[in-house]
Amino acid sequence: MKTTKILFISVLLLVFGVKLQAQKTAKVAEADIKTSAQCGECVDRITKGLTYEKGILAVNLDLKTNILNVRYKTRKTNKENIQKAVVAMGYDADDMMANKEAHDSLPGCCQKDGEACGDPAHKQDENEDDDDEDE
Ligand SMILES: [Cu+2]
Repeated sequence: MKTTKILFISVLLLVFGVKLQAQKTAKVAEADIKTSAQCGECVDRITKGLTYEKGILAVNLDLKTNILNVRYKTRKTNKENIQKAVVAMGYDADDMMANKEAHDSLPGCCQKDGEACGDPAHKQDENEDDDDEDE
C-alpha cells in the first residue's frame, strides 16, 4: 500500500514537473523601451541591430512616440539586456544613457541634438505644408 502511494506521488510530481518545464520554454514577454531614435534610419539601425540579439522575436519602433516594443524569450534574454543593446548602438533606453562613442559616431541627424534629417519619417514633420519652404 505504501509503495503504491509513493509511486502515485512520484508520477504526479513527474507530470507536474514536465508541465512546468513546458511552460517555462514557451515563455515570451513583451517590453516597451523609450529610445532616442530620431528618424527612419535610426529605426532601421535599431531594428536590425536587435534582430542579431539572442532571444528577440519581434521588434517594432514607433517614431511618433519613440517607444520600442520588443517581444523576446525570457529564457534567452531580458529587458535589461535589450536596453543595453540599444545603449550600445548609441541611443538612450529608458533611463539608461546612450553609449557616448556609439552616439557620436552616428550620422549627424541621428544624434540627439543633431540637425533635422532629410528622411520624411523624421519626427519633426507634423506640419507637412511647411516642408517645401525648408532649405
Ligand atoms: Cu536617424
